[in-house]
Amino acid sequence: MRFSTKAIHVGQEADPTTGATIVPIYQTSTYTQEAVGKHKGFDYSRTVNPTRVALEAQLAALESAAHASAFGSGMAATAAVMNLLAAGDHVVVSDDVYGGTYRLFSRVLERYGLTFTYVDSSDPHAVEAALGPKTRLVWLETPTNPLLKLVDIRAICDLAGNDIVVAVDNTFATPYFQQPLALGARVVVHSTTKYIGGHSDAVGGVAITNDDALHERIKFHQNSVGGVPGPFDAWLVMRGAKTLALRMRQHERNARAIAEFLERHPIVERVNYPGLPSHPQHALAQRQMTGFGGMLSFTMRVPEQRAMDFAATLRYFSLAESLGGVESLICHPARMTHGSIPKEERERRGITDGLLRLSVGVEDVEDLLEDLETALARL
Ligand code: P1T
Repeated sequence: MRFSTKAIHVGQEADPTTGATIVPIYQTSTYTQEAVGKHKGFDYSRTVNPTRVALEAQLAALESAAHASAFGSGMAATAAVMNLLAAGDHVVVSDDVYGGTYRLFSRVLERYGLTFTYVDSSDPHAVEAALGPKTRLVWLETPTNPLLKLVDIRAICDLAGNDIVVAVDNTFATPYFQQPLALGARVVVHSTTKYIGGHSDAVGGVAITNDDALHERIKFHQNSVGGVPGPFDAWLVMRGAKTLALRMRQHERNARAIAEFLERHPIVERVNYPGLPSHPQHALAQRQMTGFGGMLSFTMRVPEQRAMDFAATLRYFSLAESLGGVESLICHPARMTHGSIPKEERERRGITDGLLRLSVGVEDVEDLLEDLETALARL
């Protein structure tokens, strides 16, 4: 079965009780048992819910995997993967990750005795140098948020070997453009709030793996900690995911046109988009991904305040956190999505005060280009 057929059919069988073609929203917290322990496989909705089960089957299929566990947010999915570790374990992390991931690692998990080394994971040698006897996990984002750097997943999985779990946050690329498990990763995480849900109307996350033992442990934590999505949110994400391929093709077409336009504009200093030949890892993008996605970031030759003013004057790009919805968004990472990283650390990583990030939507690209052109002309 191919990608879009899986998105539309896996987990989406007609409802066994009514024949409803679309999986119902099983808005129930519990299930009536015929006798103690005699039930239809559902006992309590933190543990298991039919709408969530349908979503999990669909999302596992999209990553060509056996198992998925859905969560109430991307951060809850990330936390569930980190729950695989124990005090004393060491983690190597991409130094360009979502600010909330950095906050979870540095402000929450360090207190539990985990240690983290942040490296420029676009350089596999830097990852290799950071691995130590206590390293149990490598956490990667590729493309990274917000600088759109790439990580060579296969090279890093080869370095990690069998004893170190490589987890990839595949939120930016989506399974439509990148399949990390096929490149050797053991776990894939998504914020389904983004492209998978696709309509900016639900917060969610998922952890996906082919490894039965790892899945059992993630499921155990999903139930024990309880960061599960409610049935309605699970249903919204599932409905959105059915059109993932259609949307991603349009996101990419639009993003590519905008990246090329910005790169030609004299006021623009630098554009970060893996689909541009000027991207330092364009060749890796062509090898590792089947498309370049809908995210880009850029800097302009203007002071920070004017960059922020520019972001607020656009007509079709809402000034907002998040990404991956059908509508275009613009954000100022230093003060918004990555504000939880101390300034010094941010600047060391290249997240400067002049950087702007675009989540290019699926509107008519001519309107988006005109919008940008008009706002740039006012600068
Ligand atoms: O917001 P939540 O669903 O909990 O997902 C967290 C998350 C995880 N991974 C990546 C790569 C992300 O970008 C995010 C959330 N990011 C934003 C809200 C943002 O605007 O970048």
